[in-house]
This record gives sequence, structure tokens and C-alpha cells, in this order.
Amino acid sequence: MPETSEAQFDAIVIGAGFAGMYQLHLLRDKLGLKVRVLEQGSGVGGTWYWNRYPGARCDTESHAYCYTFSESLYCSWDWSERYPEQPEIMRYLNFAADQLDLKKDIQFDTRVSGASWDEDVRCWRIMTENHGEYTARFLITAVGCLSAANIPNFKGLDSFKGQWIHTGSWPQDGVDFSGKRVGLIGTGSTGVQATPVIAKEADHLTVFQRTPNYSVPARNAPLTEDFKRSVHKNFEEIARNMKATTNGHPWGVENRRAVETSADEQERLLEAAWQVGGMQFRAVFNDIMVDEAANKVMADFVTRKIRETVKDPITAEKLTAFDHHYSTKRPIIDSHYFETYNRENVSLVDVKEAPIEEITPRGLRTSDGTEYDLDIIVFATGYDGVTGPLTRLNLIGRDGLSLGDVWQEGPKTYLGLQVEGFPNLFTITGPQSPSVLTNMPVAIEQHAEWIANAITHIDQIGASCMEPTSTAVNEWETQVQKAAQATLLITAKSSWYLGANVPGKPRVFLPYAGGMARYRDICEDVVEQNYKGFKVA
Ligand code: NA7
Repeated sequence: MPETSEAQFDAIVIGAGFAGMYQLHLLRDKLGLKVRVLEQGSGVGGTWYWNRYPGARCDTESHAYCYTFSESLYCSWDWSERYPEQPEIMRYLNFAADQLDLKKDIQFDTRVSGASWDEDVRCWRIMTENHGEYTARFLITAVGCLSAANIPNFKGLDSFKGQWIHTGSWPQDGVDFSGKRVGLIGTGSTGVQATPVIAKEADHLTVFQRTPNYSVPARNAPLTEDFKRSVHKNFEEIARNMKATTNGHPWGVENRRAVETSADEQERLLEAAWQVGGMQFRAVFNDIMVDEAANKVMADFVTRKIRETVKDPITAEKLTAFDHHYSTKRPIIDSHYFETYNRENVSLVDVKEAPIEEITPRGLRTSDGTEYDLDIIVFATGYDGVTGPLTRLNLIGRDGLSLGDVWQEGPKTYLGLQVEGFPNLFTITGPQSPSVLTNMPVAIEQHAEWIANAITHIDQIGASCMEPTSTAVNEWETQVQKAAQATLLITAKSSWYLGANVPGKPRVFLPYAGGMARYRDICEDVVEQNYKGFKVA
């Protein structure tokens, strides 16, 4: 045990993004516990603290990308744009942290290097790289789903004479692209957001694409004063809708099947939705994620739009050589991504056929022998998503069990909230919960509240530990896989939802695809049945 009482807490929370901040507020201010948040960055923000790359912007509309647990907090903040940019999200999170007086209990610049469960004293022992050791009865991970960078193990990276950066750990003082030959690897949400912005600054931008993605215009714009007033006025309705929808957004999916809609009507509806832009485009029909014919209607429409936008037919062909159904990989919205390929200083290289073989001192070489001279390489290569941030924490449960070993074949959890053999460990937006398939703040609030209630329950009945039973874990795994199998999501073989982007990672569908509303009901039902599936001892 640590020698000083300062290092002993009721709860340690790892991470000070949306999740860690709210969990701190609930445990400290509502439950009266002694809580410390350990945060690797020098400020709040979590994933947003690190993702400062050019064009970094949220894909959820600003009025829904915020806390909704407090009307007064919600109504005391005005967003400026339809989709908030990274600096504005950072301002918002700092504002929320100050309003709730959170920073005094967040220890910044503190990287957790491991944690182990001490069965004798029934607490977690948390090690940090630079700030000693802590103990806590409860350990709560609020480390996000996309915080463990995936940097492909390219031969020769160390030899590169220029600058290389992963978008998830962007330098605080930015990167100067002017007059530079820039290579950008990856065309997921990040690459799609960064491409138009870097293209405007760089001398030349070469985008290295392995798999093309569908994308819909975001049609971002400043918010009118009327709109700002109306979201405050309609707070209750917005918050209620976000809790009731499958995806945690304030808009629902239309009750209309594409396959039962005439071609003319399909075209009219899709064109109207395309003009509105944003994630709602997916919501025009309710069968696109379950019916290949319905999905094809969307895919064909988006493909046509891309081909109409991109002038060079060869580039357009590469950008539309999709290997998956529409929206079965993380859907993307963009600001002039496809138009950017009409610029003289932008080129697209397909690295599916001829993969990147080596980073050289001067740039990179693909397997067909072509060498690209570059001054800067941007890795928009994504993350070891959902499980990576947790397995990299070096968590050791009962009997020396490591989380990495327990999850060798894929994550095993109950409700994405707890892992058998890891008592009193709670994982906010953990694998097998809706997490990345939803608007994150909604999933985060639901988890943080569930965890606070569970801790209250443990204390009220005078127990010391909570963990799931193996039966509950196995049954939940079946439900998670069943929910994914019921959709086309499972067919996207190159998706990070399936762990496909990280070599050697098991191919298991990671989030719960049954929808946020259904998941919330399941979690509430578990509580009503006296925490069914958990051992509270
Ligand atoms: P993503 O969506 O995982 O995209 C990463 C991109 O990097 C994707 O196009 C990958 O191609 C590509 N990639 C990864 N490894 C390589 C190698 N070795 N060679 C070439 N290309 C590669 O990450 P993002 O950061 O864009 O987005 C993450 C999430 O952040 C996003 O979904 C939102 O939730 C916010 P692939 O498709 O695997 O063939």
C-alpha cells in the first residue's frame, strides 16, 4: 500500500476526456467519494486533446456533441458551427471542467503504466510512469475507444530524413506544410478531414489510399442566432430524443424501406438528404444496414456523386473502388474532400495493389518500385480501436491474469462494463457496448451513470467487490455477435470495427450493434433484477 494517505482513493479514473470528467463529477459531487483522475495530457480533452491535426472536426452536430445531464450547463454554452472543430471542442470541455470545478482533482501529465488487483486488501494498485503509485477500491477506465495509435510497422521508418507524424498525437504548435511535399497515408475519417486542409497549404500532397470510403458532404456552416436559441429552448426534447434513438443522435431513422420506394422517389429523397448533408443522410431509409439491395441504392447514389465531382476519371475510379457496403465501415462526412482531387497539387496513389513497402530516407517506396519524394509523412492510419486503449494499460486482475491474455481471442466482457477476474474495474464505453456506433457523449453519460449507481449499490449493501459471472459474460458475447450478424456491418472485412486494420488482431466484431436505446434498456433491466449477472460480494 502507498505510504501516504494522499495516494489512497476511493476511485481512480484514467483519462480526462468527456468520460473521465463526467465520472469524476458523479463520484465526487454526487456520491461524495475521494476521486482522482490521472491524465496523460497536460489538459482536459482526452482524444480531442491529442487530435489537433488540420481539419479535425466532430462528425456529430455540435448541439448533440455535449453533456446533457445538466440543462444549465447545456444552456450556458453556445456552439458556433454545425460541426465543431477541435479547438472549439477543447474550449467547451475546458468550460465544462471549470463550471464543475473538476481540474483540482485531475492530475495532468501522469501516464498510467499499469494496474493490478490486490486481492488481500481488495483494491487496485495503480502505477504511473512519473508520479508514483496509487490505490483505489474502484478503477474506472475513461481512455476512449480511439486513443491507441496504429502506426504500421513500415521498414525503414527510422531512416526518414523528413518529419513524420501520426494524426492522433499532433504537435501542440502545429506543422508547417507550406512549400512542402507531403504524403498522407490513410483515407478514413481523419485522412478525409485533413486532405482538403493540407492541400491548401502544401506544395504538393500525395494521398496514399488502401481502401476508399464513402463520404457525404458535411455542409458545415456557422449556426444562426435563431438556431442557438432554439436548441436551448428545446433542451429537454433534444436530450430525450438522443436517449431514445438507436444511434444516440437527436434524429431518428425514417420509417421507410428503400426496397419499397420507387426509383424516382429514392432519387428525390436522397438528393434532398445529400443537400442537407451530414450523418442524417444514412437515415433516409431504415433497411440499408440489413438489406443488400437497399444498401446498394445508397452506395450507387454516393458513387455517382463522387464520379460527378472528381474530374479525372482514373482518380474517380480509384476513389470509388469500394470493398464494402455503404456505411458498414465508420461512415464519413467531409468538407470538400472529393473536390480536392481536382487541384493541380494533389494526387492519389492506390496502395492496395502495390502496398507501401518501405519508408526511405527521401520518402517512401511502394512494392511496384515507385519511390515518392516527401518532406513530411502524415500517418492518418487510425487506431488499435476499442480494445487497444485497454490492453495497452497493462491491467492485471485476480491471480495475475493479464487483460491482454484474457482478450487474446477478442474482448470478453459483460455489457462492455466489466471483465470477469477484474473486480471493481469499470470500462466506460468498453468493447461490446454501443460506444463507437453511437454519438459518444450519450454512450458515455449512460455508462458513467450506470457505474456511479453500481458503486452506490455496492456500498449500500456493504459489499466490497463486483464482477460479472462467466455465464453472463458468455451470454453477452453471444448477444453481441448476434446483434452484429443481424446487420451488414459484419460483412465489411476491412473494418476496424472488426479489428481488421491491426495486423494480428483477432477478427471479432467489437461494439454492440443492437442500438443504444435497446442497450440502455438491457442495462436498466440488469439493475432491476438486482444486478443480474454480477457477483457483488
Ligand atoms: P481509420 O478509419 O482506421 O482509417 C485509417 C486509414 O489508414 C484507413 O484508410 C486504412 O486503410 C489506412 N491504413 C492503415 N494502415 C495502412 C497501411 N499499412 N498502409 C496503407 N494504409 C493504411 O482511422 P481514422 O483516424 O481515419 O478514423 C478513426 C476514427 O476517428 C473514425 O472512425 C472516427 O470515429 C473518428 P484500410 O481501410 O484499413 O484499408
